[in-house]
Amino acid sequence: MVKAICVLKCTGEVNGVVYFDQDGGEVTVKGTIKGLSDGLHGFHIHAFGDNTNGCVSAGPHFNPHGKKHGSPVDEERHVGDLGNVTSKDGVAEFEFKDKLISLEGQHNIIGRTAVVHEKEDDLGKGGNDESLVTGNAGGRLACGVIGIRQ
Ligand SMILES: [Cu+2]
Ligand SMILES: [Zn+2]
Repeated sequence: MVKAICVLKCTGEVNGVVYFDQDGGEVTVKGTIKGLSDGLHGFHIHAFGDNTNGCVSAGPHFNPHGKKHGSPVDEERHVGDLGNVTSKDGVAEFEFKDKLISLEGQHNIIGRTAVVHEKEDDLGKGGNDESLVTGNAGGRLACGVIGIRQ
């Protein structure tokens, strides 16, 4: 079992903790993010573990195969595309599995940044160019570098 953790923060009021557990192929992603407006918010792994200039320094979605942006269930997706989390009464609680991200090897997300966004990720179905890059998820509300957990 490989375990990782990410503490999401920013200058605003949004903050959270996300746990990543890998036992074999799939990674279980479980977390709580507070301070979001109610509704859907894009949630991705971005390429770099660099937060020098805030969440913007984390770069684009983690995309080692040069694919287009999509939903977690699509064949055509970035490795970092984890879809949306849903906030209700100011709290997003979630648990899901993903078969593409990993805590080792070529798809390793440790040392990269998890980001939660201002808006809903349209999952590549938005009908414009930006949809196939970012999912039109808007600003980066909070983020954190993914690290090894005990
Ligand atoms: Cu993102
Ligand atoms: Zn993407």
